[in-house]
Amino acid sequence: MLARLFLIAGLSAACSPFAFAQEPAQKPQSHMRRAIEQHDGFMQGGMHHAVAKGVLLNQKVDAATHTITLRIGPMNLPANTSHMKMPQPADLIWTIPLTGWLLSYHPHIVDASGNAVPGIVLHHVAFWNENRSDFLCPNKEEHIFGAGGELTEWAEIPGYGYRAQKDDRIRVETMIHNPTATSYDKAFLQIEVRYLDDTSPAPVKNFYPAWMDVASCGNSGYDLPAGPSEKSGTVGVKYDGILLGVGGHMHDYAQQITLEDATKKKNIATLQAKTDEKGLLLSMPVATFYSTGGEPLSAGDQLKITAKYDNTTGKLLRAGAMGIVVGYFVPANDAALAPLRHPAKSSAHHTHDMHNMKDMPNMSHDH
Ligand SMILES: [Cu+2]
Repeated sequence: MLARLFLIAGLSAACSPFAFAQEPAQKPQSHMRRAIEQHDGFMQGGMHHAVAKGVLLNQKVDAATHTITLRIGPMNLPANTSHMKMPQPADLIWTIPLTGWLLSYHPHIVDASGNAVPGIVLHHVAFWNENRSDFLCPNKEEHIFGAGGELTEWAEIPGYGYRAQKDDRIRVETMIHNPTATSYDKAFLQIEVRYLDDTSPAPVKNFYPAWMDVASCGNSGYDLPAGPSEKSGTVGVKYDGILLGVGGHMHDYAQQITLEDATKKKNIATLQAKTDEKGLLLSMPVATFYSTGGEPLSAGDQLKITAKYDNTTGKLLRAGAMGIVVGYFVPANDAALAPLRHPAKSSAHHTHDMHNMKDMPNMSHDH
């Protein structure tokens, strides 16, 4: 059991998940299909898609197994349809059903009868806590989970969890497409979330997702020039604490991403991208530090992130790149992060603030 929980493997592929992947689950198929699709400049905050009608989010709490099952659907997925042509689910709200800790996420896609649907039909899904600001970039909401077509798991780290409060509003952005030749009717994105509630006898320490981006606190996507290129950004740490580990999120033609503590002049992690012979991204590795007590960060430290690409297509790829190091941060003093909590904007003034938020370029991890 422990061995399984500690099995932390590579993160995979474009537009996908981030920290602590349990299964690389690389399907050669999906990479070929990604080559066709190519992330053609879609902006989460700027572009308008047709809205898919009737897509709902349901949750079921199983207290016996400590599992919350989220189901998003039904979604109709006609064959060979890009994300721009596909009607997209509106943002949905997952209301946290209990106070406790969220430990892990296991995403998959099924049809109405429960049969598996290829994960590649998921362009990406992102969970944002509307009740909290990000601790590194308070201009953004706290981004607590993300996944792409390879449906990478976010594995449990025993003894640690994400502190969730009953009735917190988690905004769920889902983008779908269908690069395959098969149509799927009534598909559901299903995510099993393991949790512990406050009656848990085992102590759980709070971690916070840390998104350290070459775009600093701005929009994650950027134009990828032809040939070799390098982009760096910095984010400031405002709290003492430790990093438990980091993974990386890059796109096709990635070479590597590094994280350094520029203040302490220390390299924290160098993550080499694994690509196929055409440069399409296969996976990103994960570096973990928790077995040795974590990587210490201090308030005032500047973290420098550098992403290297080699775009062999010979042309600029619009919004083709991202460079994000994603990890879990455990503050020395958890109470210091309490002021990041605030009322959810979208519940207060429904239509207006929703739109304002979506139009602010800084609010989203745009693909
Ligand atoms: Cu991305």
